[in-house]
Formats: sequence, C-alpha cells, structure tokens
Amino acid sequence: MRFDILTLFPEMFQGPLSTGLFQRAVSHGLVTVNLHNIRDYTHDRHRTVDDYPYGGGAGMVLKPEPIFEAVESLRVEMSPEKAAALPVILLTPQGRLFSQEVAAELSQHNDLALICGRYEGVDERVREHLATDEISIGDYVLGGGELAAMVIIDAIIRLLPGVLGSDESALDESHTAGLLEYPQYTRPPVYRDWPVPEVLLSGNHAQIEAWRREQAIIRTLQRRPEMLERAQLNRKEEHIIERLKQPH
Ligand code: 6GU
Repeated sequence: MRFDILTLFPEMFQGPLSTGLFQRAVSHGLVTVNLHNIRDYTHDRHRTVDDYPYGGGAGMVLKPEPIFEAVESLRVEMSPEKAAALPVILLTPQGRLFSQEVAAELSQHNDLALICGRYEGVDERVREHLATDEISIGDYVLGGGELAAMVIIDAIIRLLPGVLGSDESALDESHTAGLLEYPQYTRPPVYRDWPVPEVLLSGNHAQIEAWRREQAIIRTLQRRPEMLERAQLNRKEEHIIERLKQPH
C-alpha cells in the first residue's frame, strides 16, 4: 500500500517511520510512504503557503494553489484510472470521525493521499474540489494534521497482510470485535501479593476462552457501555450483561 503525505512538516514523520511497525512494513516492501512538502509547490520567492483570511479574522489560511499542484503532481505519475480513483483525504477536526471501521475501509485501497491541514484553516476550495474525504481523529484540536496522519497510517498498516508477525496477528481480534480487550498476564504467577487468575494457569482452553470473553464483556460494560449496543453477543452473554446490570 502506498501513502502520499502532503505536509508543511515532513520531518515530523521521520521518528515514527524509522521505528517499529512502520519501519518493518516499509523495509519489507509492504508499505511505501512518500512525503511531499507543500512548500515545494509554491512559485514565489518567499515560498508562500498561507495568507490572510478574506473577511478578516485571526490566523492564516493555507492557500489552495500549492495543495492542488502537489496532488496533481501525484496524479500525473499514475494511470488515468488510478488518478481518477485516488482517495484524497483532508485531515481536519471537521472531518468524519476515525475509527477501527474507517481504518478497515481505508486499508482496502492501494493508494491514499493525505493532506495535513493546519488548525487555522485550509482554503475551502480544497475541500470542495480536491478532497474526496475529510477525517478527524477525535474531538480535540491539534496544531496540524500530521499526528492525525500518523495515527491513521498506524491503524491501517497493522491491518495489512504480513505486517504483523504471526504471534501478534494470532491475537484474535475478530473474537472480541466491538469489545474492549480482556486482562492479560505474563510471568511471574505471583508478583508481590498479586496472583494471576487461576483459570489462566489451568490449561483448560475452553474455560480460559469463556473467562476472557466474560472479562471483555464486564470491562466493556464498566468502561464503554455504549459499545455493547453494537457488539455481537450470544444469548448467554446477553444474560451475563443483564445480571451484571442488576444492582447487587
Ligand atoms: Cl485530522 N487535524 C487537526 N488539526 N486537529 C484534529 C484532527 C485533525 N483530528 C482531531 N483533531
């Protein structure tokens, strides 16, 4: 999968790209990340990327021309079909909310272009006539879309075949889809006074499975009850929830 990132701060990506999952995915040729400095698509002596807002007000607005030209420079390298189908995602707090489902949806594409906005604003014509999608990673305001782009790419690449090792992907997420993770333990079996739940040491895989599923449900009910509305639960599990909801 190929990512083209349009940003005023390409250097922000160096740390993440040279670490852990990103680095492995890139070095194995599973992922390509191309960084494009929006400033390189200006034509004036001062390499101007922003300007005052029409109508007045605080802050500067990113100019449309360098952003359009940067995206168009990607398109000319592609076949007409690919160029026309290229998703161009504007990262902005006004976008649709990012989630695991959106990550799964985006992971189906071969190419994604990500435009990192600055919080003051981006000329509206970029939204209207260039972006095909707008995404926000949460209800808070970041200085720019760069960290959001890294979050999104991280969530996408770990879904790509071959990026996670077999140990990691063996952690069956579909099993707990829509629920929070169950508690995990490793050695020692007793740390200070705190033992690992006995069932996990029992070797009884059916019991372990049932315990984990129940713990995931309890945890979700306590912390994120709204997630349970969408989780796939069987009758017995619905009963567990009804029981847990009763005041003791
Ligand atoms: Cl995508 N950009 C900015 N600037 N702030 C955000 C965001 C994006 N998502 C949440 N906050």
